Amino acid sequence: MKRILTIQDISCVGKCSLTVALPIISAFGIEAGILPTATLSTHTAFKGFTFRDLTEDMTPITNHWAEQNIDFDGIYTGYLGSFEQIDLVLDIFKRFGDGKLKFVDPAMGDNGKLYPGFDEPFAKKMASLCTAADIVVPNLTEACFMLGKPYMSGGYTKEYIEDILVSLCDLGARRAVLTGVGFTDDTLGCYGYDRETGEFFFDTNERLPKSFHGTGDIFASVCFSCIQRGKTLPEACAIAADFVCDSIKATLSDEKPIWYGVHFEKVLAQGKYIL
Ligand code: PXL
Repeated sequence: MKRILTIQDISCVGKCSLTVALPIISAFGIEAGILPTATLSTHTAFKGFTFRDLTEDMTPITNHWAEQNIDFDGIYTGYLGSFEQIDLVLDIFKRFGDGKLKFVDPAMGDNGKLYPGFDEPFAKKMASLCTAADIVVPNLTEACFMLGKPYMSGGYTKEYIEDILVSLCDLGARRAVLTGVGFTDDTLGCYGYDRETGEFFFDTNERLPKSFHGTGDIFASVCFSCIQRGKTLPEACAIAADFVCDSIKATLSDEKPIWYGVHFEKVLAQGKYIL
């Protein structure tokens, strides 16, 4: 059985980061080792959340793993809380990630804005993590902040998107996927690029009437799991995008505000996407 490591926060309520990654990765038949970066009462879209930084614990934890000869088949990083954590993750990539899939979701913003607590220097620092990644999966907002390029919420061209993808790979990543790309009002998809083959791919789905919090984390968790289970990147992206669409559909009739996230549990329980 494969064992992977995922590094992100625990938002106790709100269906994102580890509370999403753990059940999804496990359901795909992969052991999920975790390195929590912080504990929050909820994610940062709720008012008044608590935040305990766990940076101090990260090195003792990884040192213990090294002593015990614990290794991983891949590393998937999500929300990171500080500059120092990004340096620690770069070190973890060196110590535990040699020859293994290093998958970076630079979770730090959406809809043209960074999440509370992040600024442009942090986005530039996150770009330095992409230099060491095999695959990066930002949304358009995160990509534009990392690259210092203008963000467009819509009405852009294929050339605008492809230029961003090539620039992401110029940072050093072998492959890049941009999520939330829509050229028409009724479609939304993910656009990918492989630096080694020079090939692009684009997978579209219907654009649903509402967008919810935490769907980027669901996309990343399913995509990473599918690659670990032998799918190609375009195949993994298509499965992950379908999974997210089904999760949103399962939530649309719910009256709760969008920051409560989507009912991905219902989709997991159907087993339709499990490989
Ligand atoms: O879904 C990304 C995410 C993860 N973790 C925390 C967040 C967010 C997005 O807001 O606040 C703590």
